[in-house]
Amino acid sequence: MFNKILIANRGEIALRIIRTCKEMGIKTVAIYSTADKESLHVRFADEAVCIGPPASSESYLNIPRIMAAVEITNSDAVHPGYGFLAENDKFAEICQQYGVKFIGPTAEMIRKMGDKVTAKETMIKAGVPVVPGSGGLVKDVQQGLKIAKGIGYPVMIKATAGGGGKGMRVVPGEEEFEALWNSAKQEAKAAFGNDGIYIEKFVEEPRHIEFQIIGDQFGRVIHLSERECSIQRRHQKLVEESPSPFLDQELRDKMGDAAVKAGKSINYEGVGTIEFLVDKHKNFYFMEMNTRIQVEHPVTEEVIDHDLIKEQIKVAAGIAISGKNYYPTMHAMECRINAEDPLNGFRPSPGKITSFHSAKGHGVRVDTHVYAGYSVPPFYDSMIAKLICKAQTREECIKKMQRALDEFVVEGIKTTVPFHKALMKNEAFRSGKFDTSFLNTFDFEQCVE
Ligand code: MV4
Repeated sequence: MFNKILIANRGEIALRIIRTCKEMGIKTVAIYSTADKESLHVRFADEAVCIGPPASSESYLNIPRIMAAVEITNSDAVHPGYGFLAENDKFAEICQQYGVKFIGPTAEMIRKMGDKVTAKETMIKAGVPVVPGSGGLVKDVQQGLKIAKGIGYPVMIKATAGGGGKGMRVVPGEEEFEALWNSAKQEAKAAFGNDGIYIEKFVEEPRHIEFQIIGDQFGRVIHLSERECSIQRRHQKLVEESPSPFLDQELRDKMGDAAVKAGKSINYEGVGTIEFLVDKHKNFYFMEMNTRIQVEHPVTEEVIDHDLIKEQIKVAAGIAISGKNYYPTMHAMECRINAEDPLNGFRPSPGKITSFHSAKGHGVRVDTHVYAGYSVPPFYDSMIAKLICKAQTREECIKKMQRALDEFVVEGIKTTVPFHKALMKNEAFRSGKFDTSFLNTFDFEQCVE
């Protein structure tokens, strides 16, 4: 087992990792920017190293500075958390070259899944269903028009370096194709420095359902069931839950088998997520693979009653996993509490938290790094807490979430708490009848305190 892990991250996930390390008897090193010197991850870690000014490029994304911190603290592993360098193949490679274990998959696995066309080709070979499309990069508008006609409109133009919606366009018909092709290509070039484009049939009103998987260093891969992630706005998830109200055991088994096949096809090592689009006829298609621990991992932890960070560290240390899949025995839901104003287009609302009272009680979990008196810096992600509730049924879980949201008090900044209160009252949400377009027509004026 590792002796000392450096956590190359900040905020709630850095704290989350420190907690598990303590329970496992592993020493921890925090790194921080000057904007984070009052952060709890700095106080809770055994050691802390300031690595630079607030800008991410000079701190949490700065590989040379992080490697220097690894070196001076004699850390034998690095946990990247999510975001920042978590899916950076170069960082994984450099760690390996320095003889430091990157807690995650190999650089090659990250590269393979980071390029969406390569990932899709890999899934086709593995027998995992994918959305019908160009089956590779499309070289120019002429070829694109021909392929789109063959697929049938509407189609979707996507960037191979993309993910999370960047460089993506829905094309309703032939007339709009060229203009949207050009703008997607431009956006991809600017965002990723890679303007490789592919085309897919547009799946209407899809649900976003993802499977948690874990693979060990001996080729074993299992799934830990699904998370329903359709409640999102502009590709930012706001609520996740498990099990999905849309899945029955038959579909769960089919999708779970596909997720395991996907992981096995690249000999996946670590925790990962297979994202699927699911249409109203229950057809499902591989969309992307995330090669990291995700924000919403606690939802899975609560329903299967296992610590995913602990499992992640164990497989990274070369410990084998059990051979069986895990299924939900409870219902869990997570509300992301962001420093944003839902009445003003979710505009970021950084600043000093003057009072903070977390929800508590049976079946309530809050993962957060903030406290009364803490100032939310404007430089990073706006998530300040994750409120996770669990109960025997979805109905009970929603009731508990409403009770917990009523207890949750944050003053001094705007938060998404009022949005979650309005959502929990919504009939379509309560009945489980929603897809990824749900928030497009949501009346955010209801988000009053
Ligand atoms: C799609 C799609 C419909 N058809 N692909 C959005 C982000 C990227 N990961 C893929 N995305 C989508 N791909 C086809 N062929 C609809 C989306 C999509 C979406 C997917 C998951 C969650 C939210 C979404 C919101 C809008 C569009």
